[in-house]
Amino acid sequence: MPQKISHIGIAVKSIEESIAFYQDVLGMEFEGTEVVEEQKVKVAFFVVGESRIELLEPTADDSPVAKFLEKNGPGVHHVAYEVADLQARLVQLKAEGVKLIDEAPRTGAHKTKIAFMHPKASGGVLTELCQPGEH
Ligand code: CMX
Repeated sequence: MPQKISHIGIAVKSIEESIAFYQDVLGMEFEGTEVVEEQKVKVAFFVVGESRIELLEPTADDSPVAKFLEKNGPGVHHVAYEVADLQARLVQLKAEGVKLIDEAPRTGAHKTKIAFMHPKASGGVLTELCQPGEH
């Protein structure tokens, strides 16, 4: 069972240009940025209670976020749920025949373990499961 919404990922063309809205207009605490090499994105986190908003800016033309921006423009990209044991959850989902993008955990921001389910398996919403690292 998911323990909470870890974060909502929002695709942006420029993190630098997007910070003001979340920090100054909405008044959220800005936690800083990080490059996640494996996902070809730069991310920025803002705290909302026990969850976060994650802004995603592509770092390469073949980043999944670059493709998303090209097709849809900026907007909500994915919803991430925190789970206690990601590896066990993935084994279970695979056995249930759920279409996964990642069958094994990968490394996300803050050394989190992350895995994506395919949007076709989740009603058109790209869904991430994550297990906390350093937070
Ligand atoms: N939300 C919902 N649907 C999405 C989507 C998204 N974010 N991204 C793609 N899709 C849909 C497309 O609209 C398309 O649907 P149709 O076939 O109906 O047109 C379908 O998925 C295939 O999309 P595509 O544009 O052809 O792109 P790809 O198949 O090459 O890649 C996906 C799609 C989801 C497999 C790829 O983006 C992926 O592997 N994502 C997971 C990794 C990721 O997004 N990393 C960035 C964030 C990392 C982080 O948060 O740290």
